[in-house]
Amino acid sequence: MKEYKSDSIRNITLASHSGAGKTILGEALLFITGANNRMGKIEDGSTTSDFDEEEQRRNISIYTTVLPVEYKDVKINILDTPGYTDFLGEEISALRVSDGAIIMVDAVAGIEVGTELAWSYSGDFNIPRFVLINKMDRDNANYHKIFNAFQEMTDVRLIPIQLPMGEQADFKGIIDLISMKAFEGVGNDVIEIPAEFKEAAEEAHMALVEAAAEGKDSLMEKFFEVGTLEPKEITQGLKEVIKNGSFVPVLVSSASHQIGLIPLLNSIIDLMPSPVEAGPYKAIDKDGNEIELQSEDSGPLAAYVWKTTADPFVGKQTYFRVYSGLFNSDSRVWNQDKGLEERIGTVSIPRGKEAINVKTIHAGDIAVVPKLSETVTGNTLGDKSTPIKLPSAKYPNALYRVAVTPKTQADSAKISTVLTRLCEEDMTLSWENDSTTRQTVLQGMGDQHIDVAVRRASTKFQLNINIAEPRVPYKETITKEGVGVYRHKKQTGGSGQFGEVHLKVMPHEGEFEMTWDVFGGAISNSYASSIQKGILSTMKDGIIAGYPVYGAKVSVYDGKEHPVDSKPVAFEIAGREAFKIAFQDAGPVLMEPIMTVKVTVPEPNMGDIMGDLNTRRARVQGMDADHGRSIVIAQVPLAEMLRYTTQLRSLTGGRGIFDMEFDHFERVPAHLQQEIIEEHKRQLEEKE
Ligand SMILES: Nc1nc2c(ncn2[C@@H]2O[C@H](COP(=O)(O)OP(=O)(O)OP(=O)(O)O)[C@@H](O)[C@H]2O)c(=O)[nH]1
Ligand SMILES: [Mg+2]
Repeated sequence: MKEYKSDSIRNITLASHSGAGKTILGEALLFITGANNRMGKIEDGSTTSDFDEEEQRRNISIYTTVLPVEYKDVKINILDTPGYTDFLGEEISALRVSDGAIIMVDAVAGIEVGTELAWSYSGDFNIPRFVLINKMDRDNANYHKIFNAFQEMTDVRLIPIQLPMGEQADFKGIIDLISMKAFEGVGNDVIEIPAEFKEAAEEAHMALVEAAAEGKDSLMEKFFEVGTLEPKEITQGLKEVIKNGSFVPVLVSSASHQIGLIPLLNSIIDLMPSPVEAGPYKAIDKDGNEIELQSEDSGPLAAYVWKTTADPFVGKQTYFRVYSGLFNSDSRVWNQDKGLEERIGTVSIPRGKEAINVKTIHAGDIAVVPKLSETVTGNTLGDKSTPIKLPSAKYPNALYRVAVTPKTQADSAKISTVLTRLCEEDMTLSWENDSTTRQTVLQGMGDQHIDVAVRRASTKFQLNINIAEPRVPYKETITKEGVGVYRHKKQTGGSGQFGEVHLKVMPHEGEFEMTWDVFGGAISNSYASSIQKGILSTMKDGIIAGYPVYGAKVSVYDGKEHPVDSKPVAFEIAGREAFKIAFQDAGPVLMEPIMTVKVTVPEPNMGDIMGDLNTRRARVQGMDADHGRSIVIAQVPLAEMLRYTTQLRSLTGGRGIFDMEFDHFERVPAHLQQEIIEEHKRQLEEKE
């Protein structure tokens, strides 16, 4: 592949709801530009983009794939993302390194939850966008209906730059409203606009000219004087209004029939910015000040790592985009976040699973390098002498948690290494050993996300794990003062054990505190640390239901010791038991995590959602409406939200989304507390 410089590169993300046709569009673009000599199919698992086993098994994309499309001496790096909402992290990573996005819509299904997410995330990145209404060939495809539905979803003005020539089985090509020509069939045949479409095209052309005129004062003046603009001027003005976000052009296609694709490529080249035009980019210098970075080879090296994969056979692969400078094979670079050097072997241009070796990556381009040991997603690679960092993307909070357990002894030995590897690859997946519940917890965006991770662990890393619903990380605390007295006395043969502790506990703001209030030397304060050790050990194990204790202040105020038999271990036991008694006396309660939850659903689903939230002990904090969507913000106990992704999907037919974040701990209602305590007792009995 030839080398492309910044001004002949475009980095474009395809984003949509699952099934709108992104992967097939990418496949068709590679085919019509001659990169592939046949067109792969989703159903056979033969596309360039969906090469992963798991993608082929499910017939959906799971990972973002880079598809470089070479056309008219420009390289368009198409980033084909998964539309399934569980894999949203991949879409965010792709958008982070793109200078433009194409939001695809299925001409039959219309606006779906993945369309809304793609629209909203691409909006957050402030990059120019196209809307592409695909599958115009399908039965029931309806351009106007979909266009209007999309416009209803947003305040951003949509402007057609193409119109379909016919619909459904009659979809024959597209009318380009800039040149006022028609592209028939696969798109190389440029013809005059057929009479039947002429009037509609004229009308749409005028609207387009008006929109383009907004891009520049001189164009606006000319438009007022002459009443029209030349195609060149329209393109110029449009590029401006697309860049500043005041308009989003709407295009049409049938990816599988390869209709509308040449005009699409032309539009990307003419209307989407090259890295030179998209810049300057925001970066941070060594003092934390924001600086601007131009996309040029002569600048300091700054490359952003947006994706890493760890495959035991291929090894680690680091995908990066160069924002400034040249990135060379067989060089050394400095990881600005980790503060260490990485040796660079051979750098390649990725095309699906292929890697095309190259010597140099120019500013603005996307490439991959193997075997960087320390570098992870979100890092900046550059020069040690010019410490510049590129800001990393922000990913959504985890929504779905499972407890994982190893299947065998061998699995147990490698579980933490493999989970760490898997999570390094995926910014929306994380794991922890929950000290509260003593479970290993894996968390992500939804059940499919976790399912893919578990399968990947097994097929790639030979780690087999079971998953189960996780326990809720409750905590135990007290509500009033309590007193505990305990004497530990043991006489076995030789020397005995003796220790007696009197203590008080009271509610406390912090985790724990112990004061020594023994007067007259009833017990020597050298036993204080043993008593504290005993208390801390039982706090960790819990007293009423097996959950850790917090928020207790202990005052040791009296006790007894024996000149011969008193020893540290005796006071450790006495301290522990006295604390247990005092704790039970101090109005013990269970506390549960409360989450702030934001649910967004289509308006008609609102009643069901509110009814359902009521059954989850939710406290609604606020409601809002936005373009036909209703938003509820509520505080809900985590215990009620463990499987909400799945339940929300079934309540809204997949049209609802939610987000949640830990807020605070709160008392578990008395009747539920009783149930949890009973359950704990049952488990203890089972163990015995
Ligand atoms: N009739 C018709 N079918 C299409 C068209 N484009 C794609 N398809 C089919 O729609 C299905 C889904 O297409 P994909 O390309 O996998 O969709 P995607 O957007 O990549 O989906 P995810 O990877 O799940 O996000 C496949 O069966 C495609 O062959 C089109 O223009 N017309
Ligand atoms: Mg796909």
